[in-house]
Amino acid sequence: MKITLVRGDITEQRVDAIVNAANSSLLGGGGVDGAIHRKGGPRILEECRRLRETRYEEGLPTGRAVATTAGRLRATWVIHTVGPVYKKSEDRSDLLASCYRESLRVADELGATTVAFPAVSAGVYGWPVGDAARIAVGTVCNTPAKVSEARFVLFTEDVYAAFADTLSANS
Ligand code: AR6
Repeated sequence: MKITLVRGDITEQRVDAIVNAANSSLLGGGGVDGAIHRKGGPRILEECRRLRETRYEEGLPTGRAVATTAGRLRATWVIHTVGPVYKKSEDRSDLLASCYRESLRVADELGATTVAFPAVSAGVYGWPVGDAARIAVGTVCNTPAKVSEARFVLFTEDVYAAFADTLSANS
């Protein structure tokens, strides 16, 4: 799997699947989640509501992933995943790693070839950027998948720099 980095807005990407850093309600929020719903339009929320009425009555658990349509985005699917809130007193790295593993698993199930990822948990959920980058890049590098390109789309310069440092240390 090829790993690429882009500085920019994930909602502008032309890929098969865009990963959303959602919350377990699946009903929208701020950050990348808000941007995806705004630009993708109401069909995404409609499918999320249906998922809440069927498979995920209690919400999508942290570390898991589920797909919906991508609505008006230039992608076929949005894969919603729920990152852990950062907690200094507890190691939740495996839950963050699970977001990437599960998203890739769902992408493979869908037959997605190109997948765009944001820096899950590195915004409102407070994950230190260097650590979030290490977990993201390390997990995607080490997860066997049929996906041919995993593209990290980083919104701010500091997050982009952290991912670039990690990727060059990994290669
Ligand atoms: N494209 C790419 N990255 C973005 C974009 C964008 N359009 N907008 C923000 N980011 P966050 P979290 C970056 O807060 O920490 C939501 O309210 C942002 O700069 O979106 O997992 C959800 O509903 C940061 O680097 O997600 C949840 O309640 C990264 O995306 C909660 O926030 C993740 O920041 C999830 O928090």
